[in-house]
Amino acid sequence: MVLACGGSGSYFYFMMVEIPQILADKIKTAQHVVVSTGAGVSAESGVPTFRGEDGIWKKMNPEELASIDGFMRNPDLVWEWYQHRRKIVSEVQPNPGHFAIAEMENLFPRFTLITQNVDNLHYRAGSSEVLELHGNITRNKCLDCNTFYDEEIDLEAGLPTCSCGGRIRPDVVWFGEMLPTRVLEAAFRAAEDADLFFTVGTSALIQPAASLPQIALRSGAFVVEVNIEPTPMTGHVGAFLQGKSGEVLPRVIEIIRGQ
Ligand code: BV8
Ligand code: ZN
Repeated sequence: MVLACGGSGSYFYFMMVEIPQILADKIKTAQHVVVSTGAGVSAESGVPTFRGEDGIWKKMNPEELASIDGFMRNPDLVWEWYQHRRKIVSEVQPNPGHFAIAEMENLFPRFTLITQNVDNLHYRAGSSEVLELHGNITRNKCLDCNTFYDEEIDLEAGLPTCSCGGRIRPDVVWFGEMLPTRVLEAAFRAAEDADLFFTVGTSALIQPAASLPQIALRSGAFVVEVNIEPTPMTGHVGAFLQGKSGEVLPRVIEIIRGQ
């Protein structure tokens, strides 16, 4: 694992296997730790990311599949895509990165978990409260009346519709759609209040989620990025831990436990 430590724009790499002292000190004194995750935290579970080498956006156009227009144009194609992703997610397990984050919940005076992911793996790893900015692929709701729809989806029987006549859709936030207000406001408040903010496994490209680490920085938090490669955030963070989240985050837990 390579570690870069620094701040505004200048940071240096050096081969490291350990967490730098500055971060170890922050971890020991942190009062409100916030972790904000993206698809990278689920990569080691076998869930494809969006923009990586094997990313799903590499093979298909996100606007076509993860947008309301795409759904209205071709609901069958969009439903098939989500059912395919649901099958992947149902067949994988949370990885050590998810479990480390779940463990963090009880190791700090205050802890907030925010995710862009819709794969439900944080809940399956034991996290008790997750601010799901982009919804959750295991839930469905009516496009018109927003009623949740718990029945099993069987596309063979035709596209699911609500008792109000509206179309049923996956309960995820598509491009061009507003994020759930209460969740987004809670995420912004947490970013403003954090004294230690981890941004984990995200390309830092999707708004408004990508603004959270920036808000934390501006509010005086020490921001740590965990990623296998640099992102547009890397030059601004206090520490860049280059490595797989499933390997780096358990190491953070060891520091917290004084090992
Ligand atoms: C909105 C859910 C109001 C469905 C997704 C400014 C402000 C507000 C909006 C915008 C704005 N500018 C542009 C917009 C519009 C748009 C946007 O951000 N566009 C981008 C392309 C610029 N935003 C929106 O439309 C949002 N709505 O704000 O409404 C509005 C509307 C219109 C105009 C203005 C305002 C809604 C965005 C949500 C879209 N829904 N998905 C589904 O999943 O099917 S987006 C999708 O991207 C996923 O949710 C995903 O979580 C998210 C972010 O991707 P990442 O998680 O970062 O994943 P990615 O593959 O990109 O990166 C993985 C990273 O992990 C990489 O860095 C890789 O190196 C790393 N990694 C890999 N393996 C590991 C690892 N790291 C650690 N360990 C490993 N093992
Ligand atoms: Zn309805």
